[in-house]
Amino acid sequence: MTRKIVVACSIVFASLLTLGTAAEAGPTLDTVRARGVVVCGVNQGVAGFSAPDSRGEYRGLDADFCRALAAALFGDPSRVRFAVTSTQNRFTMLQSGEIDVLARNATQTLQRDTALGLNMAGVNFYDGQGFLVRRSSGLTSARGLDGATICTQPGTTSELNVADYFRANNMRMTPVLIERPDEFVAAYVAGRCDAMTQDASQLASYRATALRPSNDHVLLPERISKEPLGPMVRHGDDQWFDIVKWVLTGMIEAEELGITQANAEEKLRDPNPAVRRALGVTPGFGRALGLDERWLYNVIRAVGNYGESFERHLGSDSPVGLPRGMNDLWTRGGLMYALPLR
Ligand SMILES: N[C@@H](CCC(=O)N[C@@H](CS)C(=O)NCC(=O)O)C(=O)O
Repeated sequence: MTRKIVVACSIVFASLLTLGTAAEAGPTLDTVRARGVVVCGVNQGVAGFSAPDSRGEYRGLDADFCRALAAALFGDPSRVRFAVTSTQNRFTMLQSGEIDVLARNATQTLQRDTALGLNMAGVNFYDGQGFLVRRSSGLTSARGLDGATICTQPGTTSELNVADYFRANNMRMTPVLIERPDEFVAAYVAGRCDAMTQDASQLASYRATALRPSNDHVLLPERISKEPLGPMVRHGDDQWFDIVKWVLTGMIEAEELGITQANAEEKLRDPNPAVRRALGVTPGFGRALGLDERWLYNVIRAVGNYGESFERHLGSDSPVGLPRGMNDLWTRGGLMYALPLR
C-alpha cells in the first residue's frame, strides 16, 4: 500500500516537473517570431473596440488585446501590425493565414468553431443584440417594430438573430443589408430604415460617436441574443491557441489579484503565491507557454489589467459610457472569471 502511494506520488511529482520544460514551438509562434510582429485582425472602426485615433493608431478593447499579445510575445506592445477586417472577410483572412489572430468584436458560435475551423480563445466582452431607433418614433419596445424596415450588416450573427426574433414573435420586417459600416450608419441617418440592429455595445458606440445629437436616438431595452465576443485563432495550432487564451485570462487574473499597470513593478515583491505565479516571479508558467517568464508582467505594464482596459475604452468615463454589467468580475456579480493560473 505504502509502495503504491510512493509510486503515485512520484508520477504526480514527475508531471509537476514537466512544468519546467518549454512548450514545443508551434508553426504560428515560429512564423510570428521570424516576422518580428504579430498580425492582428481588427475592426476598421467601432469606437471602444477598435478604431483609429487622430494619429491613425488603433485604440480600443480589441486593439489593446493585440498590443497585450505583442507584449507577451516580444516584451514590446508596439510589435503588432493591425490588419483591417470587415464583417465579410474576417474569418477567411484568419483561415488563410493573412492574420495570426482575430480580435474584432466577433461572436463565438458553434458554426464558426466547427464549419469555419476557428478556435475561440475566450470572451473579452459579453454582449447581446439590440435595436436603435429615433426618439421621434416614440418606440419604447422592440415589440413595436412589427412591419419595420431594419438595417443590419451581412455576415453577422445580427442578421441571423433578427430574422429569428421576428419569426418567433410572429412579426414582419424588411431587412436592409449594408456591408460598409459608414454606409450602414448613413442609411439609418437618411431614414432608409426605422431601426438598426447590432450588438448593443456597437449601437452604443455608434450612438456616442457617429449620431448627432446622440440623445435623438434610443437603444430599446430588449436584448434578443447572447453575443459572447472574443479573440479567435484557426484550428490546428494548440500552442498558439494556448498563448492567445492565456493572455486574455491573464488580464482578467491580474484584475482579480489587484495587479495594475501602475503597481505591477511593486507587485513583483508581493508574497502572495498567486501574484508571484502571475508575474513570473515563480518560474515555469511562461516557459510552459513557450514565452518569457515575464509575459504577463509585460502585458500589464503595456495595457493594464482587463478592468483598466475596459474602463479606458468603454467604461462610464469613456465616450461610449457603458456600465461594467456582465463584464464585471464574477466576485462583483459579473461573468469575468479567470482560469486558474497554476
Ligand atoms: N458580433 C457580431 C457582429 C460583429 C460585427 O461585425 N458588427 C458590425 C456592426 S458594428 C461591425 O463591426 N461593423 C464594422 C465593419 O463592418 O467594419 C458577429 O460576430 O457577427
